[in-house]
Amino acid sequence: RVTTLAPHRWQMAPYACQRRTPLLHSNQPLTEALETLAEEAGFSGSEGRSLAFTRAASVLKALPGRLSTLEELGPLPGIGEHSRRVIQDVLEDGVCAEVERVKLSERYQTMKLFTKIFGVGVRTASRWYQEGLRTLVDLQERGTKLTRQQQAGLRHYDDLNTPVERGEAESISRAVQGAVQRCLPGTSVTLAGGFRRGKPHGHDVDLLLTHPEAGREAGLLSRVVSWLDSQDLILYQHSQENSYALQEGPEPPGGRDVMDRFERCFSIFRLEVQGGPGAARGWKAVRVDLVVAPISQFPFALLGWTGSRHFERELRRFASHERKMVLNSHALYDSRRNLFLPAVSEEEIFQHLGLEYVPPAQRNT
Ligand code: DCP
Ligand code: MG
Repeated sequence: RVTTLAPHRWQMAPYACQRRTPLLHSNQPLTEALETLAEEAGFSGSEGRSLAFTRAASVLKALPGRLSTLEELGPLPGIGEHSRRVIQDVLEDGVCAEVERVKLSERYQTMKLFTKIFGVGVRTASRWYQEGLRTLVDLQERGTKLTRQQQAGLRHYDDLNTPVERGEAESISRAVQGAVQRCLPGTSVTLAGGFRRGKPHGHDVDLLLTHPEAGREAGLLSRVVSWLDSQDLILYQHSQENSYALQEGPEPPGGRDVMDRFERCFSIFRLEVQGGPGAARGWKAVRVDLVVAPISQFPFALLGWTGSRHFERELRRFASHERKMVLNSHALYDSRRNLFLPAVSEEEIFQHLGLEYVPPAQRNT
């Protein structure tokens, strides 16, 4: 929580999950500069540096007003020397030379271009850059080996990099709702991700499926996907099976690539549209993630899939450092008492953690 100290000094809780962070805030130019550097550090494989810039940006997003001098920051947690320099530059000159240099650099621009391909992460993009590839045309002309996912990503590049509007997300949600009602009546479909936090648009549609009777959800996803496919709604999909077993005990938080082990379908939908970029052909490609959670894990899945990414990271860090608990999208485990803490709602998970409840619209860290 944020309170003002006289005169013009802000005070703030150290973990982002202890703060309220609305979607709209007053320090956009500052957070944009810091997030560009966070992105660039991520492109260089400097996870620690990237996190430091992300942390600094997240503190500024939670300030109740516009920062006008560096002094107002006082000793706020999580804003290091480098970030302070960036903030000072933007406050004084409106821009930070370092950030402008990054934005114009060939490496940054190329990494951005390549990582915006569905299925291409920092490692692949970086390798391509080192091999001298610079454009999407280069990828094709040099016969770069692409996975089926990356081929689909390239084929629908423009559509997939056009923001998904809330109305489009709701329309896809309704289509999936229709499919699950045919396959397993009573199944619920919940729009998670940025849209649940109140964002007006996003890069994809994150949908969580669950059924109130435990076990009924098994095998549901393949039937739903087959039906959607038969209706010509799917341009691409690959599914992965559920690989989570509670008996194995808790997993360490923050696994690098595997964020959770739910049965899941990564897909590209063919959405009929009237206006916008796809209007001429009448449809637009949209990235959709379908995730199936057993009812007992649903509140954890919902919390984990609502984000933001930084909010999730901070929740897990808080759980582990302050409570000796392991939180992931499946469960909450108390290492001191050696037991799982069940929950039927997000509110209950916050209670277990001894945290004040933060509603989705305030998780825009
Ligand atoms: N998530 C996570 N860690 C990951 C991937 C996802 O914690 N490695 C969580 C947090 C995200 C949510 O899942 O908020 C959905 O992932 P998205 O990448 O779709 O993120 P958003 O929905 O927040 O953003 P956008 O609006 O761009 O889709
Ligand atoms: Mg999303």
